[in-house]
Amino acid sequence: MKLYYLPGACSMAPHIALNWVGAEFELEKPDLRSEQYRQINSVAQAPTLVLDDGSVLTQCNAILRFIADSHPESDIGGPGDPRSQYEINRWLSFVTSDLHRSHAAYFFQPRFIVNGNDDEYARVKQAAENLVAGLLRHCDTWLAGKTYTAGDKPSIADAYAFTVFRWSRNMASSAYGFPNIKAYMDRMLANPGVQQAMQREGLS
Ligand SMILES: N[C@@H](CCC(=O)N[C@@H](CS)C(=O)NCC(=O)O)C(=O)O
Repeated sequence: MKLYYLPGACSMAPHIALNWVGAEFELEKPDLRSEQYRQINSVAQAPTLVLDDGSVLTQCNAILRFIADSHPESDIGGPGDPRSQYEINRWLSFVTSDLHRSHAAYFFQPRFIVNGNDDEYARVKQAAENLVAGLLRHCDTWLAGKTYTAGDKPSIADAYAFTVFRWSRNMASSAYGFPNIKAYMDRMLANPGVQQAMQREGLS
């Protein structure tokens, strides 16, 4: 099995999940613009998980679900009752559709304004920071009194939330400035599967 990843990107979520289930896998940093990579992932993004039988899985949430469902003994997909599944899916939806996407304008301003100048790029970036700060405020409230996003054990929702929370670290209102998120990040940073993923991706 091979995971195509970019250091610290959303692909770190499946990387963490693969560590948690004890899977054996290779890591490869793709050249996103290469024709070879487009052949396996036509939208030229990470992550992509290529299974031993050659089948290709894309989309972060779908890959996370696949890893969890392939290893039910690991519990990273949650205990299976509808309420727990709802909570995990709620977080996965929010992280992918709201939090992840809102960072895009912070990192890639030219994708959000045609023929922009430096001043316009700075304003797009500021708008993204404001948007992210508002979303993080909700996350901080939801994490009050909780160990992990959806219960007492880390789940695939935590692999993704942790990964995306890191992206705001250089923003004025970073995730680390919110007390419940900060405590949550410290817990996640103490997790061996998280530490191993960060180390292999060359992150500190
Ligand atoms: N909806 C996709 C989003 C993937 C995505 O945004 N990947 C980013 C890294 S976090 C990427 O490959 N960015 C490179 C680019 O867009 O050029 C998924 O869930 O897999």
